[in-house]
Amino acid sequence: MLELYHFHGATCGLKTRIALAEKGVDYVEHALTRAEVRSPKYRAINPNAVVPTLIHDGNTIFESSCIINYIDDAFEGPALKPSEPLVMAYLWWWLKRADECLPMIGTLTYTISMRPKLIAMRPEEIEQHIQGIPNAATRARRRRIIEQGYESSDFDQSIEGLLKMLSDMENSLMKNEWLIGDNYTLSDTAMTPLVERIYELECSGLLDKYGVVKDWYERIQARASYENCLGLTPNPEGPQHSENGKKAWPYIKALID
Ligand SMILES: N[C@@H](CCC(=O)N[C@@H](CS)C(=O)NCC(=O)O)C(=O)O
Repeated sequence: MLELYHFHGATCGLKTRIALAEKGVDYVEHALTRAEVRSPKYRAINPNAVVPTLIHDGNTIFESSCIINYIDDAFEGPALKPSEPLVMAYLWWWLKRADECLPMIGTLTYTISMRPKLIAMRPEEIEQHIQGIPNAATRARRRRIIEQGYESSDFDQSIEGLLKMLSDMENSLMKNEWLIGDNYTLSDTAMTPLVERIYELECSGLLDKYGVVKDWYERIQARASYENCLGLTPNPEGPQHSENGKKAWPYIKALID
């Protein structure tokens, strides 16, 4: 039996769902709420209180990059990794890149879209929210985002990092149809939720200089896996991201101009 724990709105959860859809693998879906991710019941499954978690025949796997790699190895369906060692090295570079960029996209999401709700809470509830994050670095970053908003150095650094990510993608996609060659691979899977979130937050202006990435993204959206994941179950936080993103964009535009 194959079970996936995730929540709709989680970029890393989306990464694993896309890999499963690309592979055509059936699984039991446990779609959690944000509150359930922190519950004792879920922490007994994943003490890091994050999604995704994959459980295959009783074996638990954490970390989205490890999970999508496992999905490709363990199940039949189209190969999502190359056979050549050199191209495989490039694939791992992108998986690493996606993991590195996750805190940046998280900073963008929390500063723009989640912070307004958080700062409206009572001080003790805000503290409870912060203290509920098991990872010390994430906890400290969340505190800075809540307390300083756009003034936190995390925000500027994240915008800079995400522009570098898009520039790296542009350079690869100018040479190849997909990120590492002529075929769609896990590299493309791993980068999709990050670009998706940029669009959800109405920050597509970040891609203005990266037209080839825009073309890639249109091809990503035309894939059955995208429809299977986001068409059938759109991100319930999408309208909130869009509303807050529209207000944030003039500030971000001024920052990058
Ligand atoms: N490196 C981990 C990161 C996992 C992670 O941070 N997941 C986020 C969603 S993308 C989460 O569950 N956050 C919990 C929360 O927001 O409370 C992975 O790739 O699986």
